[in-house]
Amino acid sequence: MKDIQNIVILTGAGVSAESGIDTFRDGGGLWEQHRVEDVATPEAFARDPDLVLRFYDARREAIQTKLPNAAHEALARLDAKWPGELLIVTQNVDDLHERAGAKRLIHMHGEHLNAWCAACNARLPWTGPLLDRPACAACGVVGTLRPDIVWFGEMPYRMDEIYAALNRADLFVSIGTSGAVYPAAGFVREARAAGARTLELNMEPSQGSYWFSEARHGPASVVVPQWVE
Ligand code: BV8
Repeated sequence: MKDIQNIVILTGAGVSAESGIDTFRDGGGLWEQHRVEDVATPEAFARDPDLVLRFYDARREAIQTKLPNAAHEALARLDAKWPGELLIVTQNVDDLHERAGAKRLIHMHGEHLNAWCAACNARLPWTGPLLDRPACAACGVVGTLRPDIVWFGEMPYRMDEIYAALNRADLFVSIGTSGAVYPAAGFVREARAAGARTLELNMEPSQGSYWFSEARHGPASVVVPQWVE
């Protein structure tokens, strides 16, 4: 790719769809089984912690049986060989990018394999059910663990690093996201303002497709390897 040095890639649930992980807003998507207000907000957790913990235990269980697909693998190859700056910012909480070999990666909405202790603030790997109210491995307090996942109204992770990368980007690529959730949905405008070229790889035009200078529509397992190669 001529005159491209620094690349920022944003991924959403669509990049993991062909691995068998539900998206959020497609027909029959995840949120349709659970109203967002019921499971992905601090208020929901305060109101009905068992429902929220059951929801996330079930998601963790499901994700652990899934494998990366050709899109994750192509992005990991690009990460390994790209000589300039490259940053994959994923909204996904699954670990399929890592399992495909990606290294330069930020989970802005947290990770399903980590828990956060509200008593001592420790973030620690957690693969068992949180519904059983285990003790925190760091402080020993029982029943204070929640998924280390960013809920609506909570601050996404490492925003400073992300905005700095967007301001240095020559190319911004958005893959498999509906553009429904902020601040991620605003990244394309940040990148354009910094003079970056913008490309959307998605099954169909997203809510933010107007802002992209180029788009290729189709399944991520097809359009992403085609773009990377
Ligand atoms: C924040 C929990 C302050 C984790 C999630 C009014 C206006 C604007 C904004 C707001 C507003 N009111 C409130 C807000 C802010 C709010 C927000 O954006 N609300 C929306 C709903 C209006 N945002 C927040 O609260 C965020 N925090 O703003 O803090 C702040 C602001 C700036 C800077 C610092 C702090 C927190 C947002 C995080 C919320 N947590 N989930 C979990 O359980 O997973 S959001 C949830 O949506 C997931 O994290 C998911 O990643 C994210 C985005 O969804 P997508 O990944 O895009 O998935 P979706 O199903 O929507 O789309 C899939 C796409 O893939 C589709 O386009 C489909 O066509 C495509 N596709 C499907 N299959 C394929 C495919 N493409 C290719 N191949 C395929 N095979």
